[in-house]
Amino acid sequence: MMREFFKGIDKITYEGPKTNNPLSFRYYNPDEIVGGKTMRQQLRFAMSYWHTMCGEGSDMFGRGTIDKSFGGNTPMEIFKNKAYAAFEIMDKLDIDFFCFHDRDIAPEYATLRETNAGLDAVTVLLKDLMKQYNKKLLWGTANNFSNPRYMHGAGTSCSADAFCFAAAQIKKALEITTELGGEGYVFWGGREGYDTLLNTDMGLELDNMARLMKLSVEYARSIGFQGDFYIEPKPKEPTKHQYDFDVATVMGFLRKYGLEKDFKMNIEANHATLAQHTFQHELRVARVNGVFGSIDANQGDLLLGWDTDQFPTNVYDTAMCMYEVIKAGGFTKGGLNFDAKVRRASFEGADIFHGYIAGMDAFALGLKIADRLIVDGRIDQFVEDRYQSYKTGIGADIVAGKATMDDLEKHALALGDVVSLKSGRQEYLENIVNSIMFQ
Ligand code: XUL
Ligand code: CO
Repeated sequence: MMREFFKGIDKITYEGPKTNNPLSFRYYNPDEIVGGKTMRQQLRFAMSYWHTMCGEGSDMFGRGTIDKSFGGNTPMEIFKNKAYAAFEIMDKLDIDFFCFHDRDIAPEYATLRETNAGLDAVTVLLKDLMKQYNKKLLWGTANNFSNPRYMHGAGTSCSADAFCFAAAQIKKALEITTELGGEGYVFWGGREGYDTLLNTDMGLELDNMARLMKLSVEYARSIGFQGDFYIEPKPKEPTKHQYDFDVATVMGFLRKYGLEKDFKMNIEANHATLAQHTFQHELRVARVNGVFGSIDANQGDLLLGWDTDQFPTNVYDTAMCMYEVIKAGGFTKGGLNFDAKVRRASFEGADIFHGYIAGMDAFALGLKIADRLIVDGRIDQFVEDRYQSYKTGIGADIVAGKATMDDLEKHALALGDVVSLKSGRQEYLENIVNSIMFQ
């Protein structure tokens, strides 16, 4: 008989919007068809191992409030128990995927060799549990930011020794991700940036980061990894400036180094707002550049200047997010990973479930609203009509690349002035969104 870590919490099921049961879904109904696919297929929810199984609620002013040892005594026992507890959580919440950093799933010992042996042992257990519970790995990654050896960065460190350690860690993380059938691999550059330009050779650091990514992709493909590679942009924190600032910046980096075919984006809501963008903006930039991949689902507190990683509850944001996801053709290998944690004072086991239920229901609602916005068609039609001038005449010539500067000048001179402008109708469109959202 397997040990139960979250006693008193049964499997969370769909009970509909009218239920009074807080441990149930009001909107997430996995088998319901929305937009031609089941909600399960559309949303591809994932559990973040680091927050859920490891995060103990510590902050800059206080130690942890949440015990995540799961009754283990030795480091290995603790991490094995985390694995059992993780699958109990995914099973009870009906979440199909999970994501991890290497250091979330196994202890870090004194040497890399021992640490890797520990990783191998837990990988065997995870593989077993994945089979038993029918769960999948959305993506894996390497934690190249917590250990003090990465104080100057990992791929962008001034130390070639640190660079090698980072490479060794990525190599192993790619191996276990492949072994577990991972559908993706993420690069989030935790300390790949700078705190002051006074000590920084930015050119070399960026070249080195690209070198490490190229080597990683080549190695992964050589061992049979078939998943997608993602870069997860973030503008700051922990460094003052992170090189992977936002989607547009990362696109520039990828194109400079010829890596644009190898990477898509893993877009995190709270990272978007830290970059002074909306979540939808980052998704749109990825979509129009053909690099939309996966999502770290959470939300920040707009009054706070750091990454609060809260469970997402803002339905306007989830609706606009799912609108972009549907327009991008839906998820292929990506999904919605809850890179989110309960607040420090929410220290009881049940809080984890309330957090995930809130996030899953907010995205289920967002999906339904986005689908209705698209089926309604008024917004798409408005945008279509707004650019009509590029369908015929000089506009069509501009789009076809046929118009010269002389042609454009001739057209302007003949016009006298632009008299054909129409209203942008922002308020009308916002009314449509609300009327569909609250119908
Ligand atoms: C940090 C963050 C990471 C990445 C994976 O802000 O989002 O947890 O998602 O390294
Ligand atoms: Co993230």
